[in-house]
Amino acid sequence: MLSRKIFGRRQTLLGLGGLAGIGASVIGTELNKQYKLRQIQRDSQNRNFKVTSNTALGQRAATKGLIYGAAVRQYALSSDTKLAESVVYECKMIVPEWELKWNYLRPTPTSFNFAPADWLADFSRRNGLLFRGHTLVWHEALPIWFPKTINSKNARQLLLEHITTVVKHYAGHIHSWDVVNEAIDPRDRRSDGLKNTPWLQFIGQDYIEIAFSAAAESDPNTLLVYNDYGLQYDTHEHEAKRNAVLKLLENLKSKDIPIHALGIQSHLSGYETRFNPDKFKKFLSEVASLGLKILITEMDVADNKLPSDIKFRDPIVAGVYEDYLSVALEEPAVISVLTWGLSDSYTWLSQNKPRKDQATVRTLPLDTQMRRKLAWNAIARAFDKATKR
Ligand code: 9MR
Repeated sequence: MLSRKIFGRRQTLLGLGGLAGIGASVIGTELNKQYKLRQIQRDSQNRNFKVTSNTALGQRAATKGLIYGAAVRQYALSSDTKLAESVVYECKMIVPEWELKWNYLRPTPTSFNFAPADWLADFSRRNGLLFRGHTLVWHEALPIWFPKTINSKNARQLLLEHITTVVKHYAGHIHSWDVVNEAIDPRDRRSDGLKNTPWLQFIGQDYIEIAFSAAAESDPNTLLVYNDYGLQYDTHEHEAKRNAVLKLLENLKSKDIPIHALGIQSHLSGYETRFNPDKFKKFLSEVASLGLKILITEMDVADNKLPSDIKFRDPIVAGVYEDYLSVALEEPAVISVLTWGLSDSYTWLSQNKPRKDQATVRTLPLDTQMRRKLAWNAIARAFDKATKR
């Protein structure tokens, strides 16, 4: 079905190109992409996603010295027993998808509401799971009062107070903190690669250093992470981002700022063919050579542009998981893999990248009935293949 669609599109494109005599390179790129996609589809259909046992993902990862976990939402975990059971069964670590962000934690400029995140921290304790923090400094998910309140006089104090209070609240119980999230954006054309955020605007470029130092003082025993997206593909945009992130990390390390790891979000697309294992591996080893660990923090595979039939769709998604993780796990500095959710019932992609055919998105290891899918097999296989840390 996909091939027919692609073929039809291809003829249209050729026809248009021939007629107009312009845009040849755009058409060339598009054809090349579709050709590659057809190859991927053919390849994934013939792939064998067999696994050797039923052992859970967390257990398989642990055998290799890796930690597997998933993002969770308090409302879902507290109301959906099947989800809760699956999380406890498959995972060794959880991270709140929403509840540790400013819009949840900070109802007013002078107060904190820890209740939803505390519920999750308690869930992790009761079930022997590690707990991860996301995120102390971000330019999104800010409370409504934020833009009306922040200015260059109070920004530094506001940030320090937030970090100190929140990090101390969970000190001793947190595996790692995403201290700063998504601070780099070369599209803003600054020489330091920083994104133009309110934090940069009101505090200045040392807001990142201030944040890491404050987090370290408040909990000297947790792993402090810089977390970002758009780092994995062989595109100009991702290349620029990789370079800018490396520069930031080098700079922080050269100043002895307490930073311990890079979080690579890894929001992948089932439709994207521009993954270059060598370039990606080189980036990972450059990060590792700075003495940093690496976490795959928010992995999922968008299926919005893939065929409807899950006989075709699932193997493509699974293939992307297996190919990416196999490469990433070759780097010994990678210590952890988290998917951005566990079940297709709870994924940001249902809203953010819905399918045109309105079918349920199938981007995570378990389906909406908490049944394992080929994506689960793919992740399991990558863990099984990984060398022990
Ligand atoms: O998945 C999250 C979505 O449900 C929230 O609405 C959004 C704002 O809080 O954040 C999403 O998670 C993002 C994460 O915090 C940072 N990296 C990108 C994730 C997807 O947008």
